[in-house]
Amino acid sequence: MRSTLAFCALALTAASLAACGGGHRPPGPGASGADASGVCLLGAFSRQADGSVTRADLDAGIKAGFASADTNADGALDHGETARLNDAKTNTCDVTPFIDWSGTGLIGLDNYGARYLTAFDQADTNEDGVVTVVEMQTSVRKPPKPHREITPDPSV
Ligand SMILES: [Ca+2]
Ligand SMILES: [Ca+2]
Repeated sequence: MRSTLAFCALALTAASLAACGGGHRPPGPGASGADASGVCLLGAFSRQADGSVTRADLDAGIKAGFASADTNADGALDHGETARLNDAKTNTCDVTPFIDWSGTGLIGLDNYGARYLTAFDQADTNEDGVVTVVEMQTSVRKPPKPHREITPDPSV
C-alpha cells in the first residue's frame, strides 16, 4: 500500500512537472546540441503512440499554442503576451525567446510557428512528412527549405 501511494505521488509529480514545462519535454540522456533541440522543439507536438510527430500534429500544436498565448484572442501576440510566453520558458529545454522580428510590436502565427516548422523540416531527413524520435534525436542543421505557410483552418 505504501509503495502504491509513493508511486502515485511520484507519477502525479512527474505529470505536474511535464504540464508546467510549457509543453516541452527536456532532452533525453546524452542529448546535446542539435539532437537536443530537435527533441525539445518537436517532441511535445507528438500525438502518436511511437512519439513521432506528423505535419498535422505540428500544425495543430502550433495553432493551439498560439491560441493559448493569444490571451485577448486578437490574432497576434503583443508585448505582454510575448513576455508571458517567454517567461514560461524558464527552466525548460527551449530557451530561445520569441522575438518580434517584424518590428511591429506584434508576433503573428507565422512568426510564432516558424521555429517549429524549421525544426520539423530539418529533422525530417527522409522528407516523408513525419519526424520520428530517431530523426528528432539525430537532426542536424541543414539549409532551410523555402518558406511554407501554415495550413489555414477552414473552421475559422
Ligand atoms: Ca493578442
Ligand atoms: Ca521522416
